[in-house]
Amino acid sequence: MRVLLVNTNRMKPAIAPLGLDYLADALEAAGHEPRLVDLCFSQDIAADLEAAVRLGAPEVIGVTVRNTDDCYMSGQAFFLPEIKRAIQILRGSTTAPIILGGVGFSVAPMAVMEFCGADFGMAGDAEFALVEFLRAIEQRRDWSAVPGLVYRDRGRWRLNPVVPGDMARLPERRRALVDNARYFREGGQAGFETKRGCGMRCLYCADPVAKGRTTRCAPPGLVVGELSALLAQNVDHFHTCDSEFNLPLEHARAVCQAIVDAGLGERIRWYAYCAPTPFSDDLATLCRRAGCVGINFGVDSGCDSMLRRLGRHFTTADLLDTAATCRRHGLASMYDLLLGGPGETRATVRQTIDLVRRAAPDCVGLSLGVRVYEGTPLAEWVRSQAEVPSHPDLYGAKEAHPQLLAPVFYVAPGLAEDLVGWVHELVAGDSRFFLPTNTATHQNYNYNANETLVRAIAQGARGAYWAILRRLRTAAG
Ligand code: B12
Repeated sequence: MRVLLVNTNRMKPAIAPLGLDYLADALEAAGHEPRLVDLCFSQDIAADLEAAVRLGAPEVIGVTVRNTDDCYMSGQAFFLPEIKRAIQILRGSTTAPIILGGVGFSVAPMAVMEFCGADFGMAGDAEFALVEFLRAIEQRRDWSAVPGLVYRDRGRWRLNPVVPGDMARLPERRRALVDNARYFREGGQAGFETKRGCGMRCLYCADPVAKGRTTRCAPPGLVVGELSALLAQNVDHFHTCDSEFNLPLEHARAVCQAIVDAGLGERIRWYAYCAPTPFSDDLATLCRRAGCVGINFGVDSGCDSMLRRLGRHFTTADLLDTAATCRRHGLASMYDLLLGGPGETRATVRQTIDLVRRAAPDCVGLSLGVRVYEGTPLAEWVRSQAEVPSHPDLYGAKEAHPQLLAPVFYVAPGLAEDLVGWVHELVAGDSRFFLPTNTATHQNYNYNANETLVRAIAQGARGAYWAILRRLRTAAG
């Protein structure tokens, strides 16, 4: 079938729609004809969508929703209205069924369907399920057993159980649908995925909701093939798109080893998201040999009682070790903090800043206020206290969106007032800390509409955004 895939993510710096690149390989392997209309660089969205429909005559249209919002309290950008608008434009030009999918979609499939008004949705992994859905449409067969499918049945939305795809059966990842060379020029990096899912129970995290709790690992050879395909497009700086690269540890080691064995370690540079533990000298050595140059650790807090409340599996002692291990092996390190969660006080924030200063990573990213996503333990806890619209510690679109679709943030009592200003004062003079909306000093840590990054990348900067910001800061003295 002719399938038009629509990328709706217009944030800058530009991040390529990795999910669509992967889907294209699966669709082609099954004999379908995927095409892309990429709204990221579009100057006229309506004209581009209409032209794509006219020229491609699609039989099915797939729209990717990577982000429902920017998940950033001082930004609060909400993207679903513009995605809904794109769907309305498509509806005006074709009767082909429109199906939504993507990680942002999968966080809240039913609510996104209600809001955007597409015909179908697909939660979770889609390489196999989308092919199954197309087969059902083509052969006019029942689709009510297609994994993860959202569809209307007697006037009500239904969501089929999500069945994680077997990554060992994925076709070769050719990365051929998307203009990855342009994304590299304008976005400075390309994503690659080595596994899906996360079994951790962090209070606030939407990854287990969107990606599932069972970890599925990609064969290391698949990853090497994908990196080689991108290298052939002159793309040589990468970022992992797993929840945490080092969970499970054995698979991280196997991927690194495969990259080394393929002789790519010297030719590529990559960055990863990792959990602070397990992180050993042995893994650091292997990562470095495989071309890894920097790691962003989801640290959240430097206070043990907060780490326990947030459902984290490590302690502050581990945090001191992890940055030191990176230093020993020439890996740049970034600690990501999430301040304002349940139980946070000014004392725990101070304790966190002090601990992180002692651990001495190269950079520290600060998020203030915790985005509450449907389906997380945090959402359940918040609701056990009060209704969303009248909850005294929730901020953002809580009245208009009690089902938490538009950005809603939790900030512990007594902290909300001037949290940003106060934290600015607390870290004053320490340029390793990236804070919200501090553009003047290259410390703006929101990657949405980040002009500093866009300019730096246009001038040739490459790599993880925190690493680029770090270099700018160092250059600025
Ligand atoms: C890696 C990552 C980053 C990296 C990207 C690196 C790169 N070069 O790609 C960096 C650090 C740059 C980043 C930045 C941001 N990120 Co980010 N990121 C991720 C992460 C971990 C992986 C995304 C990814 O590519 N996954 C792999 C792909 C293959 O999966 P996928 O897109 O889901 O696609 C599969 C299915 O969903 C489905 N599918 C996809 N499209 C479609 C379409 C159809 C029609 C169908 C049927 C199916 C389908 O099929 C695919 C294959 O099975 C996710 C969390 C996660 N675990 O996914 C967060 C995540 C996407 N990021 C998020 C956010 C908020 C951001 C920022 C806005 C943060 C900020 N304010 O700065 C920015 C935005 C940047 C931008 N321009 O888009 C949120 C979005 C939440 C939401 N509800 O909107 C997530 C979910 C994290 C979270 N839980 O909070 N990010």
